[in-house]
Amino acid sequence: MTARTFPQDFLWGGATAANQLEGGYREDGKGISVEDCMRQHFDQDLRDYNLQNHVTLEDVKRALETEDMVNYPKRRGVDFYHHYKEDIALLGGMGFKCFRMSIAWTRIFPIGDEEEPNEAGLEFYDRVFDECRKYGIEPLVTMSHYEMPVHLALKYGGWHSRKTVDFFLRFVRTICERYKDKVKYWLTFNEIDSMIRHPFTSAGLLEDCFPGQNFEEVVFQAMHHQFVASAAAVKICHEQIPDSKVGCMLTKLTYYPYSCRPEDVKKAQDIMRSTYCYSDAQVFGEYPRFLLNYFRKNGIHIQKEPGDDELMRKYPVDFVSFSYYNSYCAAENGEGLTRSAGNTAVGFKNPYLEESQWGWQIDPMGLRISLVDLYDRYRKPLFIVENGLGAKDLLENGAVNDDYRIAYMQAHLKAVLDAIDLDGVDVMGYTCWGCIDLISESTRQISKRYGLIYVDCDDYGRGSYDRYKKRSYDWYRQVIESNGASLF
Ligand code: BGP
Repeated sequence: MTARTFPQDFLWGGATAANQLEGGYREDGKGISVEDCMRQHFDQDLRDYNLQNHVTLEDVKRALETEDMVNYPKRRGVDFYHHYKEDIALLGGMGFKCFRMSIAWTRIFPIGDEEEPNEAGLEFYDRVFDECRKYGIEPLVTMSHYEMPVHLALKYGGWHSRKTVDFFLRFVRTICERYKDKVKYWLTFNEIDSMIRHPFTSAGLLEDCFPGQNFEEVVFQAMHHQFVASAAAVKICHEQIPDSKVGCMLTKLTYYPYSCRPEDVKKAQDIMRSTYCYSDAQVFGEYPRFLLNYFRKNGIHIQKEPGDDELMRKYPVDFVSFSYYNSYCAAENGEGLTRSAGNTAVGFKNPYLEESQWGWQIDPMGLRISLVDLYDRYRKPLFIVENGLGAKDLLENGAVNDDYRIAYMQAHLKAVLDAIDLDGVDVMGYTCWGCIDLISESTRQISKRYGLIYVDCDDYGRGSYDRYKKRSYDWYRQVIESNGASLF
């Protein structure tokens, strides 16, 4: 019997985002991003996503008055800004074929509405891409990963303003032109659907900046602007970099009916349809009827400009990427059921699944189911650009024994191979989330670690910032080297 392996050109690697990784938040002319204003709440329930991520105009103003890096950990990240050579060498040591990262908009256009880019910021990413090339690593670049200049949020109302589309496209033209010989794979907006759940970090929207307005309508207007900007970014990329491939990026929220009661099945279906709306728009180039119905029923009116629909139709994405960490249950009536946490969303607890230390339900089969659903729906290549286990790690004598992370990744990768081999799904690659420890998006802790590489610092920013290979580092190197054969 021949060994089971992944496709020959499979893009193995890891994923990060500038705001969680880089630090250096004021260096070489960088401006302040929305994430630089997000506080760590040591005293609140870490499983309560909404509590952790609620933010007001007052909070942002307070953040802007201080240089504090303890309570605002995104400002320090894990100091990739100064460790990038060492870090990329470590990724190269695992045999990475691909490194997902984002370009911080605020390094290139520090406040967002200026005419000329910041040369020092552009040079930083030149150096990063050159370093990747040394190890034969293909960069996969997210154009927008929760990193808009806070100035655009405060002065223009973020993505609610049409002007933000123009500012963003200036940024896109600049980076495509500059890196056209260095970057082939691009993603437009990270988890574009997440604007519904965290509008400030996704789109610079603060409810108290829109008094007397229907805030849901504000959010959908901003979403329309991101759809248009995403299509325009595909156009720019294809024109400037003819062999480029551009993907959308969706939070894959996988819901099961809690029971086989038809009402629970319908509830799960409704939630799933509401999550697919956003990739539907980017793949099919038009608003799904589900969303149009929702607008009609809820009195939501979107302002479009002439040419918007045509642009969306003409420039769909080349592939569909997504994050997947856990699954949820849905019930029509949740009385008596236990709630469960998860990536930016909540649901009910599934009695058949175990959960992570942050209450996220571990479900490898859910990844296979998600791949099949997405492929049947879109018939486009899929790319898993985030998956992993957030856990507390213990560094002892320079070693971290993270067998639990190996078990998680092993089970999920086997599920991916089943989806490819048995279900016929076209999967381009897999980049595990936070290949090197970084600051958590939702809780802003470093102690919620995803990496295969440990970074020595704590939730207060104390530590040497030295890097250590965890046990999972060698395990993943072997998986990549054997193209998956060592999983079995
Ligand atoms: C996704 C984000 C990432 C990331 C990840 C893990 O939603 O795209 O930026 O952080 O989730 O989530 P967390 O950091 O909250 O554990």
